[in-house]
Amino acid sequence: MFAEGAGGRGFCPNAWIVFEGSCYLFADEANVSWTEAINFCQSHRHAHRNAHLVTVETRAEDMFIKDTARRLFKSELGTRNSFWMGASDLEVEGPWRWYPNHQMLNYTSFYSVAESHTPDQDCLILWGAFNMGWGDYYCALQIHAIC
Ligand SMILES: [Ca+2]
Repeated sequence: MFAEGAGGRGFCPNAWIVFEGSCYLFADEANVSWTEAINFCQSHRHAHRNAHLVTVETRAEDMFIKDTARRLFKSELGTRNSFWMGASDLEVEGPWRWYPNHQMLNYTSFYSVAESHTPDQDCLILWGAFNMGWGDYYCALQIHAIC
């Protein structure tokens, strides 16, 4: 996500989608681990300053992201058609933090309580197999990324 300054004109680079003044890249051709996804998004800073693996702060933003991801894959909703998002509980099991600022998540939408507390699954997945619900998953899985 990239926040426009006040009075921003909603301008986004090619292939990025605007929502409420921020630009999003649904990188459905990338197949990367969670750590690689962080680097992947930062590698787009030439196109978009402050580009980073997506953070989700509001229900409206969550709905936009889920709807867009579902449209990309339509009937092909499986684990391989999932996206990394920019939070993990890698450092301490349980409390989830956004990686760019280490802030605790205020808004969450894990599709079940169990899916936020698996000890060896520590990275936030937008999970195609569960209709783009949030879950924790193995950070090494190679899937897509949203910046
Ligand atoms: Ca975990």
